[in-house]
Amino acid sequence: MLTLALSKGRIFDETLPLLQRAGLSVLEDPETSRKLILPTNRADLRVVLVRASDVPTYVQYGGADLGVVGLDVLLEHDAAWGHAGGAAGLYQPVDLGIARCRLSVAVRADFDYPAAVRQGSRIRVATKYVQLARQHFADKGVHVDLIKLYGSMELAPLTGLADAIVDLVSTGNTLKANNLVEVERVIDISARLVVNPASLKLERETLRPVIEALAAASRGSA
Ligand code: PRT
Ligand code: MG
Repeated sequence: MLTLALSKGRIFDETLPLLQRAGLSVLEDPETSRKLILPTNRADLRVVLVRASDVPTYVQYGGADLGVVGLDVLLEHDAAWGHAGGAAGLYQPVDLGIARCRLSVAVRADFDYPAAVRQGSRIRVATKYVQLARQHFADKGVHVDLIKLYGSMELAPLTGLADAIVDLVSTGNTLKANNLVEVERVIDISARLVVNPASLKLERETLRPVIEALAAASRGSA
């Protein structure tokens, strides 16, 4: 039995068409079902629903053989594990090209970010992505105090909690609606297929075709 870890919402919704193109369908709708384990049209493949940030952990420890996860979540997980580019022992065969966005630095429209950087001021930055943010500002030689948040990052500069945020942007509508402007791009993001290396060895015959079918399906959508 192969287990595929997905998170509800964007990742599930955008992975579904890829699965479909690979001849795989999930037999229950996570928005209406309360089940956390969903059967598919293949008796040897099931989907488990986990929090987006738990996908790497499930795959790393073999709770799932493979999973779909945003590069943001994957890199933050790796950095927390101290695996520089090592993907915490996760095999990362495919950029699925879905759930695309970018991780960016944003500030209030009236905050002069370039001036603050030029003057070498300590900038207070609120983010869910503490590791990625720390790395980014260290690379740029920008002095920051990082404040960890779990959501609604956009609120931080508006309330004076922080000068800047590091958050995901896709259309930019959320920033605009909150009078924030993007001042720096940290990294381009898309969802990745991650695979447990032990599964790849032990389940190679069932796993390999699934990986290849998803890779082919994602090339079709690129
Ligand atoms: O919600 P939960 O805490 O369970 O997990 P999650 O927030 O990590 O899950 P989810 O489903 O929101 O996001 C899953 C993955 O989708 C992320 O890890 C990203 O890789 C990817 N993704 C792509 C995005 C976006 N686009 C995106 N726009 N994730 C979040 N957003 C948010 C962003 O944080 C901001 O609040 O959408 C808002 C900005 O959108 P625009 O279009 O207004 O710019
Ligand atoms: Mg979310």
